[in-house]
Amino acid sequence: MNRVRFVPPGPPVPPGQIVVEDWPRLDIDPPVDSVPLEGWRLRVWGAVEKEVSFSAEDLFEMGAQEMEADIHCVTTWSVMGSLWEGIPLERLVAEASPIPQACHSLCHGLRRYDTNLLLEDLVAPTSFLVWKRNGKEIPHRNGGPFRFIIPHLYLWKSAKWATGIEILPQEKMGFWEQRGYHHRGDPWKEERFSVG
Ligand SMILES: Nc1nc2c(c(=O)[nH]1)N[C@H]1C(S)=C(S)[C@@H](COP(=O)(O)O)O[C@H]1N2
Ligand SMILES: [Mo]
Repeated sequence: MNRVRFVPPGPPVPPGQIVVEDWPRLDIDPPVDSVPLEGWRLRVWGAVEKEVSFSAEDLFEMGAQEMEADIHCVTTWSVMGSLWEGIPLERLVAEASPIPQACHSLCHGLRRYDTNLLLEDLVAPTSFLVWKRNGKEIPHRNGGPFRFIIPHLYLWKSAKWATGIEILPQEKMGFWEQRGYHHRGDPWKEERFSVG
């Protein structure tokens, strides 16, 4: 399987972070029941030439790729060393052909969660839609069956229970960004909250 590794732009543990062993859970509004694979789709829409949507089977048939990366939550915990299995977002977004004016995006997840990303952050080589971690399916509590993992930004940028990617011609803030979180969220620059 093709594998990529996220190379941190600074120390492996970003400033102000503390390493934990067990993967915590943080949600605004988790779905009550697990999300069935059957009927699930990931939609890509907005500032694109053609809207597309993928079923679980479509993604499995595209062929999984592996991605090695740590995760860093703005609440200061980090989980080091995960091997993720999924598909680079760049491949999914390319199928929709963003229009030339496209420069931003919102990743959507259940329920009422969204988070904004620059288009270039969305299609970075290690920005993935994943369904496995360390060989096991992503548990419901951590956003399975499919969640985003954007390892170069704080974990709030990685929507759980993924439902869609909205491509945008201008910046539009997501759930936490509207409530004072930084619009970009680089852990190595400690971009935790917006100032002012
Ligand atoms: N759909 C959805 N995705 C979400 C959230 C959420 O509340 N709903 N919380 C975000 C935040 S703030 C964090 S820190 C991570 C937590 O992921 P975890 O619960 O798997 O640790 O998920 C992010 N993705
Ligand atoms: Mo978070």
